[in-house]
Amino acid sequence: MHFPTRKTLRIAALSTLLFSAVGQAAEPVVIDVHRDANCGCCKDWIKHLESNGFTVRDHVERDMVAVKQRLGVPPRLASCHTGVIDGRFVEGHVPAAQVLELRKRPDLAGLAVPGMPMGSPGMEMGDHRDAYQVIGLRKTGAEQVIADYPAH
Ligand SMILES: [Cu+2]
Repeated sequence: MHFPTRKTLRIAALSTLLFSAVGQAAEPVVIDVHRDANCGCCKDWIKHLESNGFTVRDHVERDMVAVKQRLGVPPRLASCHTGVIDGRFVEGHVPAAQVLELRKRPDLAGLAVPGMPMGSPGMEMGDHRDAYQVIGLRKTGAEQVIADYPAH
């Protein structure tokens, strides 16, 4: 027979805290993802979103250039897949945290991680990470750095 020690009580309190944090993240946010059939890192990004509570509607496309054009992704910000949330684009390997932030930024037309930086979500390579930025494109056309991920 075990009586709860101070330590087990602390663990119980901590797990309650963790549960409520997960509960918040689990509130389903729906995102459409357009990708090429043969894109492996696109699928890994989808997994990253799903494990952060997103509901992903997966669309396999023949012509991603046309999709990006239609959604207003400037070629200089282009990557592999293109997500769409509330009519705005999420281009490339944008971390879930910034995708959630986009919902609080009605001034933005979209978000992008241009190219395919190593170590971004879906582009994991062990512990290696290239420095990369999440760029916000304002509806005015101006760009803003939304998040900065240093190399490590
Ligand atoms: Cu990719």
